[in-house]
Amino acid sequence: MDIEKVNSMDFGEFVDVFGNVIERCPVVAAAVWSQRPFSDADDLERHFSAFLDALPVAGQEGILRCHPDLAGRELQLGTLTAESQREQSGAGLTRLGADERLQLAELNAQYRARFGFPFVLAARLSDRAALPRELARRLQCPPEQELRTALGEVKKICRLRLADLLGRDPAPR
Ligand code: 2AL
Repeated sequence: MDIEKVNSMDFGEFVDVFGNVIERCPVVAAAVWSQRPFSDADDLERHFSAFLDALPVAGQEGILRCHPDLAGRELQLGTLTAESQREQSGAGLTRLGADERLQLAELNAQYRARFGFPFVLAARLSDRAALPRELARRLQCPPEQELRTALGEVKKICRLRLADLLGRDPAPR
């Protein structure tokens, strides 16, 4: 899909197509639509990022809370969004042993208790071995730093999902 096609979309089509580049937060796409025309794919991505950066802390935390746990209950139940399912499967999270699942569930619970939002990580840039290590490491971080890190992960997920939709290679960053 090229940028002219994106710029020609009406509101409904744009939100249908881009509504889940920020997980379960179509309001972000709804706001970004008003910023068109976009000069290119990077410009489109910058508008999604800028919206997140401009939110008050409560809004940023709300965005994080819309994310399902990694290897959590929704993966077990099969109720993830298609994008999330693909990302979590690709990272090997559907093939965890019972011990690994339990370890992640405990770390996810500790993280949520400490910071008040779920642990968020771009699963496509990680794997089942790195995940518990990264979770344990970030559990020790100061809350303001952790909010910034988590929001950075939301942006990475957004960049990868946009790249899929636009049929381009995500530039490493
Ligand atoms: C997710 C998800 O669903 N996909 C991804 O890359 N990360 N969730 C999360 N809590 O980080």
